[in-house]
Parts: sequence; C-alpha cells; structure tokens
Amino acid sequence: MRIDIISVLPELMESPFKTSILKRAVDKGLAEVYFHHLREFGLGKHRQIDDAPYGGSAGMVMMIEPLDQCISQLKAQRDYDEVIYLTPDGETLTQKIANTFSTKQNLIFLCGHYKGIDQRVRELHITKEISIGDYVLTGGELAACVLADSVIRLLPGVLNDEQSALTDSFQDNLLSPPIYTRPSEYKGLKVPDVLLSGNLKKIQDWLHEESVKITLEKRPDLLE
Ligand code: 6GU
Repeated sequence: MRIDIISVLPELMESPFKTSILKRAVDKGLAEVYFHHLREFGLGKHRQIDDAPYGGSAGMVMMIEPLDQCISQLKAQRDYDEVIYLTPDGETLTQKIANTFSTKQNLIFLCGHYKGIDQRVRELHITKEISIGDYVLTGGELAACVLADSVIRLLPGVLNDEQSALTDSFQDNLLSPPIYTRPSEYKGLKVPDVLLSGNLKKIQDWLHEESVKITLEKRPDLLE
C-alpha cells in the first residue's frame, strides 16, 4: 500500500511512522508513506496557500490552486483508489472503514487546516471525507496519523500472530475481555482461577462471556 499525505505541517506526522509497528511496516516495504508539503505548491513569492472566504465569514480557506496542483501531480503518476479529506465534518472513522481502506493500493490523505478547503476541491478530487470523532483538532494531521495507523496495522504481514488484528476490540463488535500476566496474585488481587485452570475450552468460554458482559456494560450500542 502507498499513502501520500498532503499537509501544511508534515513535520507533525513524522514520528508515528518512525517508531514501532508502523516503522517496521514501512521498513519491510508493506506500506510506503510519502509527505507532500502543500507550501511547495503555494502561489507567488510568499507561497500563499490560504485566503479569506468569499462572503466575508471569519477565518481562512485553503485555496484551490495549490491543492489541485499537488493532487493532480500525484494523480498523473498513478491511479488512486481514494482521495480522503480529513475533516471534522466527515464520516466518523470506524473499524469497518479502516478494514475497507486496508484493501486499497494507493490512497491520498489531505489534511485540512484553517476553516477548510475551497468547496471546489471537494467536487474535483475528494472521494471520501473522514473525521476521527466529534471534537475539533487544530488540523487534520493527527487524524491522518490515526487513520494511517488503523489501516497499516491491518496489512498482511504487519502484525505477528500474537498481535493479530482478528482478536481486536471492535473487530467482532465486542470489546476485549480483561487480561492478566504474572504474578497470579499481587497485593491480594488474584487472577481469576479459570485462567490458571489449563482448560482451554473453559477459558475460551469465559473470555467470550466477559467480552459480552463488558460490551453490555460499556458499549451496549455495539450489540444492537
Ligand atoms: Cl479529521 N480534523 C480536525 N481538524 N478535527 C477533527 C478531525 C479531523 N476529526 C475529529 N476532529
């Protein structure tokens, strides 16, 4: 998979891809991530990328020319499955959406800033709009990292068996059961006997029951 991320602040997104599992995915060639600095497509001596909105409302708007030129340049080089605009008014990211994106070859992520992008960029290029939740961030960069992480970890070969995505919370609409490691007792707090029983069937049943119980308690909406 290849992800091209367009941003006015690419520095903000460097470390997630240079650390741990995402770094390994990139090093193994399972994911290619490229940053494109929108400023390089800015207009004039000052490399302008934003301007005041027509109609006179507050804030600035990301201009169409730099965005169109950056996206068009990428599109001239390869076919993209989706051009995704990260914006608080997009569709809220879910595991299902991450699963779908993880089957794609080439994705563009466009990080929103200021009051947003000129509406015509949406009409020209954007195929999906994604938000990571109902709150407002200073820009789409952290959301782009969240989306990339959720997608890259699903690519075949990125996780090993122990980290398998198949047993994740949400993958089957259930939250994860409680987990424990040594010691079996700490300050009087004991690991449930069933987990020490060695009875695999009993353990599996217990874990499933706990999952259902926890999901009912914390996120009953997932079971509807
Ligand atoms: Cl994608 N962008 C911004 N600026 N804020 C957000 C968001 C995105 N998702 C949730 N809040």
